[in-house]
Amino acid sequence: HTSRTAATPVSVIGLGRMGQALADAFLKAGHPTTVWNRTPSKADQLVAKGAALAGSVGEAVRPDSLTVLCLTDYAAVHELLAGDGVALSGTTWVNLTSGDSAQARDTARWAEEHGARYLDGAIMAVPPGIGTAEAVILHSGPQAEFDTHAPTLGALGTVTYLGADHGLAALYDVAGLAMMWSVLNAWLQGTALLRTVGVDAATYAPFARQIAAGVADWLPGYAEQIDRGAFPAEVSTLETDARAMTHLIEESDAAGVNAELPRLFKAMADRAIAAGHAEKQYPVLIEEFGTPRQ
Ligand code: FVH
Repeated sequence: HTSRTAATPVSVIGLGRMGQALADAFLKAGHPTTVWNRTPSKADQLVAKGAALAGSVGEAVRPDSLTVLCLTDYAAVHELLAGDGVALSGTTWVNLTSGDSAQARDTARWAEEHGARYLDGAIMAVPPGIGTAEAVILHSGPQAEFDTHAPTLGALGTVTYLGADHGLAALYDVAGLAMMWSVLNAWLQGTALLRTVGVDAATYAPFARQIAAGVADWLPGYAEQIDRGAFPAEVSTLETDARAMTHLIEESDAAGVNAELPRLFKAMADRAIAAGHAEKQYPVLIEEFGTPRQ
């Protein structure tokens, strides 16, 4: 029976809504947890639960502990870690701050230039989900770093490794946000239409949920068409879809509901049709969004 290794000490920099949830989960998992926040009072409850409050960022960022960053943006990360009295050499950072892939790659390069090891990450969950398996956290950067620290980071939820490119977690994050805002705005479009005839949001929501789930079932087959680069019209053609888009635009206009979103759908479909894809399946529209890496 091997003796349990002492749980890895963790430092959490940034105790906003998310940072507090992260520190709480590490404490619950038995990790000696040091915390720091620009506004120290946000550490009070964590200190009451056994967290150590660092007097400065320099005190929190140490080679013997895993430093988890969760701040508003990457600018704040740089501001704090480039501050006076912060020794970065030999430290290891896991940055769970939201940003884009360029910021993630730049910060990784900056960390490594200062002798630190860097893993980027994106939290696909809200604070209440942290500490449960439902909280998916995506990581990118050196596989060795991920393998070393996955057991500790597992206290936060289900950790997933995407690859060595430090920018991958941010790319998946923004791609996920594209899905989230598209589904939410589409739901709002339908809700606004139905409210013009007195159907309330709570009544429409279950129908909208069924439609979203049904569309989600098409993704694997559509992904296969995109990867193959062939879009045979098995269930409907782009021309059929574009015609129905006109109905949505006309309905919205007639009801006095904003039709900017439906007009965007139609404009992109019309461009693809003009490019000769009228008889193809809907995913042919990927070509209106951009081209893959050659
Ligand atoms: N909350 C959520 O549901 C989302 C879920 C997905 C991931 N996000 C990202 O997590 C980062 C932090 O988000 P947050 O919700 O915790 O944000 P706040 O509650 O506003 O806390 C922000 C913390 O950042 C500190 N801070 C900001 N600027 C600076 C700075 N220049 N120097 C030092 N600290 C800074 C702030 O400190 P204070 O205001 O308490 O003193 C908070 O600790 C974020 O990237 C989300 O996109 C959360």
